[in-house]
Amino acid sequence: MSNTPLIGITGKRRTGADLKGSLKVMSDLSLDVYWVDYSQGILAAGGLPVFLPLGVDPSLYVERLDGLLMSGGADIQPELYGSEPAPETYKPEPIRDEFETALLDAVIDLELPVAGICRGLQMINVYSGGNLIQDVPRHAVRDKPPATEVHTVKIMEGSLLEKLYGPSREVNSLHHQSIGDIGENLVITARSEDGGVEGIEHQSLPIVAVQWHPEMMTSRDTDPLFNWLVTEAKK
Ligand SMILES: [Mn+2]
Repeated sequence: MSNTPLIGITGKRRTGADLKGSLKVMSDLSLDVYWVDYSQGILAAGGLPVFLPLGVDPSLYVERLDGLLMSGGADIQPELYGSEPAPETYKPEPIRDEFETALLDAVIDLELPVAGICRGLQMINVYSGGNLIQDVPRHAVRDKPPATEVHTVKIMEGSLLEKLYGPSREVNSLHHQSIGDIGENLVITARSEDGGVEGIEHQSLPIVAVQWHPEMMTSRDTDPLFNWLVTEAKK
């Protein structure tokens, strides 16, 4: 068990009031939460998932981690990529933006492998100096189960994502924002038919991210992104 790679998973902050059935006297208390499909994907790939609570100095975690999964969630504060908040942008979670920025500082320092999903992809891009399109309603499919494959992504020849997924893939789409300008040292390696960015990777570091949600698809337990992360984390 000792050589099972330890994979950190990021999550979001909520309050007791957000949790159905919680005691009313606990309404104002905080919860850090994540969707179990992320940890199940890591487990199925042979990794040991560990949730990273917010509000801790991330540099204290990274020495013990072998890899990082940056999960989906709230919109990133537009100020972090030099934009005014558009009316369509949802309420941000500044505590999470701050935590994940420091976390990326720390994991990049150690060259740990990073997989990003949805907000994770967007966070990696914003961290790298890129920006976001604040609303892409066509990709925010909210009236179908999350596993539903609703559009195709075309994957760039010779990219890491192509090695993982092949030249194209049918994917789900639950995001309402997407990448605008790409950040430094990142390459766009997957796009939807309308040109939207669906996958990115780093030119020299083990960082890869997708805009869709592999953890919510029926292929979760054999998904190449989770397998890549756990395999890289063993190195
Ligand atoms: Mn999409």
